[in-house]
Order: sequence, then structure tokens, then C-alpha cells
Amino acid sequence: MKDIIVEKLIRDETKRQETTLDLIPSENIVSRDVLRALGSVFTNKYAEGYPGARYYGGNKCVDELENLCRARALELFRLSPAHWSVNVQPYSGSPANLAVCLALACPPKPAECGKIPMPKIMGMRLDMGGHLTHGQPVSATGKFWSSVLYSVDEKTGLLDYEAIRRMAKKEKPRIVVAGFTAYPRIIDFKKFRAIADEVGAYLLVDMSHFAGLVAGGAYPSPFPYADVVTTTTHKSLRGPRGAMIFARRDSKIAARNAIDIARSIDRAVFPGLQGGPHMNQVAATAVALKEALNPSFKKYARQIVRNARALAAALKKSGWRVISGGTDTHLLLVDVAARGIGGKEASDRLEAQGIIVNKNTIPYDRRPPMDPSGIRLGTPALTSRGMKEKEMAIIARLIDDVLVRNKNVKGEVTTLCKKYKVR
Ligand code: DSN
Repeated sequence: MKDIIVEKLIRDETKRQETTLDLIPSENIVSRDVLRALGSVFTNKYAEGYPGARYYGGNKCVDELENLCRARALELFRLSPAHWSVNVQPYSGSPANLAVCLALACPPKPAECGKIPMPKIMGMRLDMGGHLTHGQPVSATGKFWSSVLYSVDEKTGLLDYEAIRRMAKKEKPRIVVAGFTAYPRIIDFKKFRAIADEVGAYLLVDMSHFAGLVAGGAYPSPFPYADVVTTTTHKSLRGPRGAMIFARRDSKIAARNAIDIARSIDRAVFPGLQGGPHMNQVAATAVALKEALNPSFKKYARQIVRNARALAAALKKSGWRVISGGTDTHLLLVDVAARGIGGKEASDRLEAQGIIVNKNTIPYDRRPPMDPSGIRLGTPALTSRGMKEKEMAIIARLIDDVLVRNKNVKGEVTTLCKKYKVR
């Protein structure tokens, strides 16, 4: 590369990733083939529109590519094109969720403001494990839409479906969102469906965190219940950064509202929110989907969950409070403040030893988000490196050594990194 500054930064970042243990649950390590597609000439191409209906010439390859990506996405989640459509153009998860809000709960035009009620989004509170784009006040989904946010139960750390039902009945949201960034348990999608049906709402499941687990059969599928499913492609799914939106063609609530969800979502993505899709990203997503269709991906997905369970169990054994008592997924939340350490301090001290985690609020946290009570740990990236339960027990001990005994564990981190290479 002629740009020696960026070349050096790439080298440095490669080394950082190779020599540290990445426990951030939303990160992963993509294959060389995904990187190759991401760095391909598809980045040169503008392709506003959809296959067969673009606003630029020269679409032979991009049309074939986008159709291939869509077909693989449906195949991976065992969906029939007669019942589901998929849009693979969203730049990432936040625009994907915004597109769904725009499509299914379009705010009134200025002349209608005040005359018709603002459609409401109902999602999980960010500090309880939800996502910004599930209606948080600081996000566009909470600024341009009216929103209400549900919590988890204070004692158990689990979703309280009866409380969610009561809130839905009182608030009458247009969209009920199920999905998380920091909830370690299985979501009961059937119960969410029943709640949405009771109030005539759409059920949007944001499976960004657990899409790879669903693909691999290690987490329940939301597809039998949701009207719309969004997902990023770069977390447990192991693809490039990007997102997809799946829309149910035979949604009862859409039929009642006389809308075609698939068409509305396509129009919300383009021209509603985005211009030209990033076709190099679509190419890399197609590659990642093919990799996830390989039978070995099932083993990988199950190992991610086994590893998270092993990590949670080992930390609990050393006296750490794990929120909700464990995990059914790829992630866990540890209450470090219960042992007198702030989340920021814990994250900084672990990083100094080569263990990368992120500070995170825990439900009903009394500390501020920039220095919360918890740390969030996840296993997708370490599982991609080939680590199993035995290594999780070692890592739990290393975390304990750093945070409780203030030990230097850099040597042991290096040994693990050398044995389990990034590639
Ligand atoms: N920032 C992502 C996460 O870490 O969970 C969600 O968008």
C-alpha cells in the first residue's frame, strides 16, 4: 500500500487482534474470503434500486450478486420466498431498524401533526439490555417517534412478560420490539407474538446479537412468530458489517392495515433512507451466508453457547455475580461493582493485560453509563479462534487474577493467543 500511515495502522490493528483476547459479544473474526469480497471491485459500483430496477447502467454482476445474497439469506434461515422477503442493502443495524419504523410506523406529515396520533414504538430499555434503536430517547427512534420502554424483573434479571403485556395494553404501540444487546437469556417469541396480537401491533425481532445462533440451531428461531426480523451480519453470524431485514409476506396485521410489508420496507431502505447500496458489503455478506450454510457452522454456533455457559459457571464459582445466574446465549453480564470495582476500572485493567471486554450497565444500575456496575463478556470471537470450555475456565481464572489479585497475566494471555490464532 502506498499510504504507509494507514498500512501501519492496519498492521498494528492486526497485531492487536492477534495478541489480545476479544470478549466483546458483538465482535467476531471474519474469514479471508469475507475480507476478499469486502475489498473487491464491487466497491466501485453504484446500484441504487433493486435487481432488475436500478437507476444506473452496468448492473449485470450486481443484480446477480444481490439475488444470490437474498437467496442464501432465506435458505440459511429455512424461509420460503413465498412467505418471506429479505432486503440485504441496509448499511448496518441502526438504519435497518430505522427503516422498519419508517415502513410500519411512518410519522405523520407536518400538516397532519397533532391531528393524528404519533405511532408508538415499544422496546427494551437500553440500560436493561435493549438497543438504542428500540426507541431510546437519545435515538432517532425515540426522538421522531413516541416510545415506551420495558424493563426486566429486578430480582431475576429476566423479562417479565406480564408486565410487558400490561404496558402494551396501556400504551397501544404500533411496533413491539423484541431483541437485545445485553440480555443473556432466551426470549419467548411466542409470548411476544401474543402480546403484539392482543394490541394489534407488528412484532419486530432484532436478532442482531443471536442471528448466528439461530442459523446454527443454538437459539430459538423468531421466524415462526415475527412480522419483521432485522439482523446485523457481523456479530455471531461472522460476516462483514452490514444488516438484513426479513419481512413476512403473509403478516395478518399487515393485511389488516392493508400494507405490503416487503414493499414498504424496500421503499423505506431505498429511497427512504439510503442511496446506493454498498455492493462490496453485499458480496461479503453473500460469502458469509455461504459459510454459515456449511454444516460445520452448527457446531460453531453450539460451541459459542457452550463456551459462554462455561465462562459464566467458572466466574460464578470464583464468587462473581452473573446477572440472571448464567446465560443461554453467547454473552453474559458480570456485576463487578458487587465486589467494589467499577465497570470502567474493570474494563481498563483487563485491557492492560490483553483481555478486551466492555463496560456495561446491569439492570437497575445505580452507576452512570460511562462507569457502570458491570462488564459484558461474549464468546463468538474466541470460539472462531477454536477455543473451547477448557480455555473459558482459564480465561475466567485470568479475569479473577487481574481483578481480585491484581496479577500480571500477560504471559498466559500470550500463550493462549499463540495457541489459538486469529487465522
Ligand atoms: N454496539 C452493538 C453492541 O455492542 O451490542 C449493538 O449495536
